[in-house]
Amino acid sequence: MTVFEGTFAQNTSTLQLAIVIGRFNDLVTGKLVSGCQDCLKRHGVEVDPNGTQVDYVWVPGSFEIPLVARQMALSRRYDAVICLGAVIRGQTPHFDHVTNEAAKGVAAAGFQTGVPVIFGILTADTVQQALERAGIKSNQGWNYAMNALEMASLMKQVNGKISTNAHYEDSPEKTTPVFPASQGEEFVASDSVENT
Ligand code: INI
Repeated sequence: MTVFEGTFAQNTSTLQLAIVIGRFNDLVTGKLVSGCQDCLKRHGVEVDPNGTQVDYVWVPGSFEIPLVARQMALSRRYDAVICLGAVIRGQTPHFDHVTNEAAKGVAAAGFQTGVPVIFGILTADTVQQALERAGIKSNQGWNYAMNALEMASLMKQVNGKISTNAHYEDSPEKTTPVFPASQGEEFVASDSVENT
């Protein structure tokens, strides 16, 4: 049998990444982007928006992140999608709604598409606390980038293994593995949600 583990610095020059960022609290989210870029750059990824490896999408706030993250993942152009946002309790009476919907939506985007979608939405009680996690003490953006590198690598390995037991519908670029049926029914992998 096999042990699968993601790596951080292998074949990073061919990775395709999308970063979806909430503009709300951009004092914080801008710093998360910087931390993320710093990590990616030092692991061999070209982070220049005019380059070929990372696309950036700015949305109004964390609530809008899942919609765009799912769309980016569905395009099948990215090895991972990184979601960056900051929800601060002191600023919003609907803190729990924004946080819960963002968390559920980001999880669903990954789960429905089979593409790693990284949850990089900071929740904090105060701006000070958020800033401390976005550069003053540490920068969580760095960690979210590491999570993306690891998951992109891991999913490539896992999908490579699974694909030996699956045949593919569609073009080689837009691979939709169809797994052998367990009870006489065909199970089409999660990217088929595009057609539902
Ligand atoms: N969005 C955030 O990303 N962080 C917040 O702290 C926040 N507050 O405080 O309200 C916030 N609200 C906006 C929300 O994400 C949506 O953009 C808005 O409700 C429109 O759908």
